[in-house]
Amino acid sequence: MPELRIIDLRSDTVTKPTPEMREAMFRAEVGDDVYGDDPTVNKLEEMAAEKVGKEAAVFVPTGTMGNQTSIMAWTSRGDEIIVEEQAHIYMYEVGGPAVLSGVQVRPIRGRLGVMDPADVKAAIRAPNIHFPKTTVVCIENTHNRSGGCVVPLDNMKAIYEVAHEAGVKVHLDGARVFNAAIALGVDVKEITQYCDSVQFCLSKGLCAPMGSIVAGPKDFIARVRKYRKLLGGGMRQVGVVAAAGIVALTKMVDRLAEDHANAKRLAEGINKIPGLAVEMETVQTNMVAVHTRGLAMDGPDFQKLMKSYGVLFNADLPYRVRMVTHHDVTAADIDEALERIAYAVKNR
Ligand code: TLP
Repeated sequence: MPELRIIDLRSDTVTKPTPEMREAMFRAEVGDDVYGDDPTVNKLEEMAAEKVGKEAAVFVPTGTMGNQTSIMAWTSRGDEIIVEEQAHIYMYEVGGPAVLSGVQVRPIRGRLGVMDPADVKAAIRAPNIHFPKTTVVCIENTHNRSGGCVVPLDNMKAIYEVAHEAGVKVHLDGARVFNAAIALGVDVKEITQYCDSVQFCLSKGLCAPMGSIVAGPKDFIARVRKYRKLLGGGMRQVGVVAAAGIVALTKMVDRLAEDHANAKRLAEGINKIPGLAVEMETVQTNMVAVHTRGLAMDGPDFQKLMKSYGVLFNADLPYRVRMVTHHDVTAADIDEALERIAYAVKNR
C-alpha cells in the first residue's frame, strides 16, 4: 500500500517557514542582540510595537516566555493575578506564575473563554491586611481551550475599565491575536487598545519558525528584557529568525482568513459524520473542537484511530479532540481528511 500523506491538524505551530521567509533568513543582517546590535531584530521590534499601538516591544523565543516575563514585570512576590480558568497561562505554562513570579493565580469561570466583567470586578481584592494584592488581569484572545473563540471588543473594554478603576493592569495573551482581528474584521490595534501589555506569537498561524513579541510601555519592556535575560532568553545573532518574523507580520496576517474558512468547511463536514459533533457557535477562527461521545469512543482512541489513517490531531478533553487549520493544509486537504474520517468511523 502506498504511504498515506500526513494531514497534520495538531496545531498551527506545525507550520513550516515559507520560501520567502527562508530567503529573508538567508539574507538577514545580524549583530549581537544582547548588545542591541542586531538591526533585523531592532526592525522587527519597532514594527511590532507600531502594529499593536504600543511604545516598545521585545522579541522573545516563545509565547510562554512572553507571558511569563510579562507577569514577572508587572507583579511582586505574593501578588494575585486573575485569569480565565481555561487560560493557557493557567493550564499549559507549567505553573510558571507560581515558580517564576511567586504569585497566586485566581481563575474565573468564563463562557467560551469570555469572563464576565462583573466577576472580574468582584475578584479584584480590596486593600486588607489579609489579602494578596491583585496586580494583573489576563485575557486570552483568541481563546485556545474554547476552540479558538474570539473575546468581543466590548467585553475587553469593560474588563479593561474595571481593572483600571482598581489600578490593575491588563495583560493580553494574544498568541493568536491576529486571528481575532481577522475574525472581527478590525485592525489589531482595536483589540490591543484594551490592554497594557500584549504577547503575540509569530510561530503559529503566521508560520515563522519561532518567536513571539511582547509589547507595552517602555519601562515595562525594559523590565521584560531583563527577565528574558534572567531566563536565558538573551539571544545573539537572532536576526536570522527575526527576519522570518518580519515576513510573518507583513505577509502572513491577511491570509489567516483562509484558515478560518477551512475550519468552517471542516466543522460542517464533521457534523455530517454520524457520531461526531461540533458546536458551530465555537467555530470562529482556525480551531475545531470535535466531540466524540456519540462514537462511544474517547478522544485518545479516536486520535489513535485517525493517526493510522494519516490524520493527526490532539485530544484535549476525555471526549473531545482539537483540530487546527493552518497555512500548510489546503481546502483539498480538509476534504481528504473528511473522507478519511468518514471511512474510518464507518469501518472501525
Ligand atoms: N499553544 C500550543 C500548546 O501549548 C497548547 C498550541 O498548540 O495551541 N498562549 C496561547 C493561547 C497558546 O495557545 C500558546 C501555545 C502559548 C501561549 C504558548 O506559546 P509557545 O508554545 O510559543 O510557548
